[in-house]
Amino acid sequence: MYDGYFSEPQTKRISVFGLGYVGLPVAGVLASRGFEVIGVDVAPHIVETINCGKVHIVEPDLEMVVQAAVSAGKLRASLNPEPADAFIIAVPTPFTEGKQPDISYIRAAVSTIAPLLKKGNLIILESTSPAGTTDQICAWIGELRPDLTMPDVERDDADIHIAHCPERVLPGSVLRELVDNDRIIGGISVRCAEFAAELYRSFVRAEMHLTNARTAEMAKLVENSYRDVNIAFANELSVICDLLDINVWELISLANKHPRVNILSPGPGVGGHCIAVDPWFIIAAAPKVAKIIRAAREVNDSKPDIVFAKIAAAAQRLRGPIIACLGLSYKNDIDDLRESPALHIVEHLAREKIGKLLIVEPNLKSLPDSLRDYPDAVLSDLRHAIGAADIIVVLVDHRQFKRVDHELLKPKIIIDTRGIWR
Ligand code: SAJ
Repeated sequence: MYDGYFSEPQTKRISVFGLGYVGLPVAGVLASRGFEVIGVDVAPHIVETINCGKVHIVEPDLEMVVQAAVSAGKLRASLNPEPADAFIIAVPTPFTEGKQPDISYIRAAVSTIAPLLKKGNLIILESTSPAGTTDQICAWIGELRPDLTMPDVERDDADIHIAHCPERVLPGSVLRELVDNDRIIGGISVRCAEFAAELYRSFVRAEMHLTNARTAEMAKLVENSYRDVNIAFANELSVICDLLDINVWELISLANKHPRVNILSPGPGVGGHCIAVDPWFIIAAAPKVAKIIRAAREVNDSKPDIVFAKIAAAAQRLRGPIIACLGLSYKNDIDDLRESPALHIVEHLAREKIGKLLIVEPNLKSLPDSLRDYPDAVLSDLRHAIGAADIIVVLVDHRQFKRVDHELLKPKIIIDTRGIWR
């Protein structure tokens, strides 16, 4: 079956749709392996930035990879799609107001790709997607290009090959995980999966696990839901421990001494574009039976308001309190603010005018728009904020915060949602 189609990268052209946290690293790594890569994005500033060899996101080593690929002439970004041998779709899959999956960005990418397709092309969906999306892509392309045959479970000789290869990389470690993580590859047919696996073998050092597209889609959703449920357990424990006056960090570290217990860390809530979103795709598909998954989402979503209430209660006891808010991003050592519980909490404090807010976020140069209109919310450096504050709230465990001299914290009220100063 396998005929080495992608084994000579220098002759092959790959188009990556969506140059965000997943698409850009994938494009850079493929270019570094010798493929001619065209990155397509709808945002002109992203296209311009990449064509200058720069990147628009904070991710270790990414700029170095992109810069090398652009100067070698192997990677270029464009607003306009071009024909290619393979198309990788890495566009967002958010949810709607009603927490239903929104696959409209995938549909838009597919509509743009369809007129460019030729016999033998491979389409890979990397975006995290509800079960059935890859089948849906086949149906859309089948409608848009009736001149081409589409694959199905039984049809291995189709003109177009289509597979789902869900991204699994951890923001902050993307380049390492792109190469070192096992991949699940779900083909519409076996041959589709084999073609996709061949392409990924050009840069993945780990194993490829071939399956059908629906199982691959669900596997990705399950991985993130598993983590959400486990974080919810830790978050629920932190609230119980507050009620019972027990140090949750000590409790968890002791319980984790048991050989079969491994409780995760509580925090201010669960953020990011994945774990806070993907479980809803399972809930939407099986609303009556996905009970634990829904409860976990609700526990994690309730945590920012619990932290807000704790800060507001502490502030109420002071006159004109100054509050240092350490961190805005959704997790440590990145600049990503999507679904960030830290940002949610700080916005809430600003809206309710709970004191003067000295916000410290070493990964941002300015405050996000949502905080700009509050005169009592200012971006501050760590040293000043710690010195001036009455209350210090740790919202994100950035490495800079872990190094703070504990002597400076002694006279302050500390609300450490991440347990870095325990
Ligand atoms: N968090 C906790 N306690 C923990 C671990 C995490 O409160 O013990 C919080 C984080 O602070 C953050 C959120 O959970 O707000 C999610 O962070 P994360 O590091 O668990 O995950 P993400 O969203 O950065 O990346 C996840 C990863 N999935 C899994 O680990 C199963 C990654 O591998 C996926 O590729 C990514 O989602 C994705 O794109 O789907």
